[in-house]
Amino acid sequence: MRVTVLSGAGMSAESGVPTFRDVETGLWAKVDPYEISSSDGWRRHPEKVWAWYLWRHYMMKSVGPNDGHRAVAAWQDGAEVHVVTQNVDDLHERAGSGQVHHVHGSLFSFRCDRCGVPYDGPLPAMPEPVESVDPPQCRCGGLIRPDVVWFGEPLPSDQWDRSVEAVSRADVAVVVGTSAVVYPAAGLPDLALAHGIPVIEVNPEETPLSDRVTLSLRETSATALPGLLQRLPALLG
Ligand code: BJW
Ligand code: ZN
Repeated sequence: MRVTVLSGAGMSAESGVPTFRDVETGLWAKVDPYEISSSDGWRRHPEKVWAWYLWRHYMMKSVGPNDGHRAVAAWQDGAEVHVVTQNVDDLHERAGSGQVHHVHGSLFSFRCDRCGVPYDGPLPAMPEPVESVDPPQCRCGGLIRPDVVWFGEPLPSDQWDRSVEAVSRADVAVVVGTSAVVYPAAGLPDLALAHGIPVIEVNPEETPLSDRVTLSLRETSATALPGLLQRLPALLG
């Protein structure tokens, strides 16, 4: 059995990581997403964007995987599991998932915004969030930026190609905790459906995808995912 999990921010919500579009608690409740998560925002005020990503980088140290991440990792006993995640955290890996494809990059990787060279130099400590921190400079004069994918930027082609393959070859796709509005990742469930692969959505809220999927479970990831693989034959009839 080949299972491909397509995860978004809701996957990590029960670990205490805020989602993007939740109006009350989401990361973007306080900041404008197009300002903070775009190359224009970076050009205009790199010190604000850098401070925001540094804070999220350090925040990850105080949280851990939840039962949803652990359930997905446990499916590897008996199934070939690929995780295609829009998340820039490392909670799937920390739960034990072996094949994780990060289509929007990572909070743990940095590179020069001019020459692209990876950066593994020191990062300032950040025990509390602050509004502004100057990013380190590269030898070429460029600025060090988080290795994440902002609006208008291409997805990393190796991760994307592996994701398309993992979706196309799956026996079942499980879409968890994404609002399914950011493309091209939001098109992956449709790719599965076009191949005749059943798609199960796990999300307490309805999304633009909900009326197209094979089955919608209006539950949270930490509730729905443990035991889901065992329940599949009954759920899919
Ligand atoms: C729970 C839960 C619980 C809560 N359990 N569930 C086609 C059509 C229209 C537009 C476009 C298109 N193709 C491209 C575009 C433009 C654009 C786009 O999609 N815009 C739309 C918003 C309109 N896309 C891009 O620009 C992409 N690039 C691109 O296409 O490049 C083309 C190109 C080619 C060649 C050269 C140049 C360019 C890039 C998109 C990058 C997205 N980046 C971000 C930031 C990453 C870094 C960071 O983390 O800061 O990625 S934006 C943000 O949104 C982040 C997320 O990964 C992404 C998706 O969010 P997600 O995960 O769905 O989170 P939420 O908060 O939206 O939803 C959470 C869900 O969880 C909710 O539904 C809750 O109900 C649920 N939930 N608790 C389960 N416990
Ligand atoms: Zn450089």
